[in-house]
Amino acid sequence: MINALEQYDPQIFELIRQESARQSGSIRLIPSENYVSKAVMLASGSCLTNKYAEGYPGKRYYEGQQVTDLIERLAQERATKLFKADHANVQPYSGSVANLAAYSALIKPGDTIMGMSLSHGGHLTHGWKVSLTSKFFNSVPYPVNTDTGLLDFNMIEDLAKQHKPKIIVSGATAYPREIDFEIFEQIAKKVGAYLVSDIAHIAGLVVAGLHKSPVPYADVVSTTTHKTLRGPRGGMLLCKEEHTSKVDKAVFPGLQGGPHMHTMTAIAVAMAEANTPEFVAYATQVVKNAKILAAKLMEYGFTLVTGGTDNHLILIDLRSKDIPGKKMAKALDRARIVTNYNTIPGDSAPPMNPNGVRIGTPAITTRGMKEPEMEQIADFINTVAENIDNESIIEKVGKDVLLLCSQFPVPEHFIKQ
Ligand code: DSN
Repeated sequence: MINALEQYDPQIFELIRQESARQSGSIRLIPSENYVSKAVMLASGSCLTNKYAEGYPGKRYYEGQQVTDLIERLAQERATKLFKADHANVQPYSGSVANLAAYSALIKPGDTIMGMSLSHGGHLTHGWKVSLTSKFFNSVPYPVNTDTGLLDFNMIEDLAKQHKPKIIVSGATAYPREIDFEIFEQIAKKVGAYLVSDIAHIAGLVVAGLHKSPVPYADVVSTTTHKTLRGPRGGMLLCKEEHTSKVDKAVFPGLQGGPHMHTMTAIAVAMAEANTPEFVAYATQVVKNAKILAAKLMEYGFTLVTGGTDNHLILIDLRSKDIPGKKMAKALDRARIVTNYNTIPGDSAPPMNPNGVRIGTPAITTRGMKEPEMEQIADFINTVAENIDNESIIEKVGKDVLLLCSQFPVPEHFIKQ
């Protein structure tokens, strides 16, 4: 297939080659990114991209569903088994659509939702002010405790009692500790709210048994499929039996038309891969790597939000180093270490230039990096921070990064480098 692309569209072929080289020749620490297997990549690039399948298995609006029905049922079965859920909807195009579908399945426009504030580690679609989720719904964001960086359940319960939300959203994109979904359920019950849990970041850790699952507690669980879960870019909803029909209708025809069958096919492959001892070993190493990286960074004097990590991500508070987050992320990028600048809880700086940098270990662990490499990576990050205005040292770190990368090949290279 890739040879055909080289022949028919050399310009795009060349850009893909460059991106492939970039992904291979850098230490990718963005905690929401990963490398998929060849099987997932093949399914994602398969002929299923050619097929419309509006509706659900057995109830479609187009003919020719002999195979698509089988694929969707298989994807649903694999997802429900993996997450031990009553029902799975594998059609959401992304996590954002999945979240909106979860809300619209359970409540009406104008009702109140309570999710973690974006600037404290939540997601745009948890009701942040610039998101449609705060325009369709009345949003009351909850913060974390800015002294500890931790969820403060007393504060969340007080806010919930005061505002009586119809939905409480538990889940985060920049929270380095385990989330207690059981306490969230207790609070939701006390105020008569539904609980929606967004596990986009931690789904791979949940299925590996390394993070408590929200499935027994939440009315609806939302996830992406491409972060720690290591599937293609997509979304998914899991729910209790009683919500099945509402959730399905919210996704189609409520928000979407035809599902992306090629993505759904690749999700089915990823679910099978995640249901193996090899995946559990992978996820275990993701957490081990994050803990080692965090410990080493603290030895170098970095301040970490919450003082470390329990999961796959680390949020560095750069105020003690007196380096703005964007400057640090850009310097690291020049040294071939790819991160993203991020707000820290209670950040006084704007989101476009916050005081934090967010890093994580899912992608580098897929490449096979372990404890010794985490020590090296911490050393690289520290060297860049100590020499933030010294381009020749940053360039030298970039060369060392390239050497390290060459020892840990990306799982599949479609394109010669
Ligand atoms: N943008 C994703 C992340 O990086 O966490 C969340 O959607």
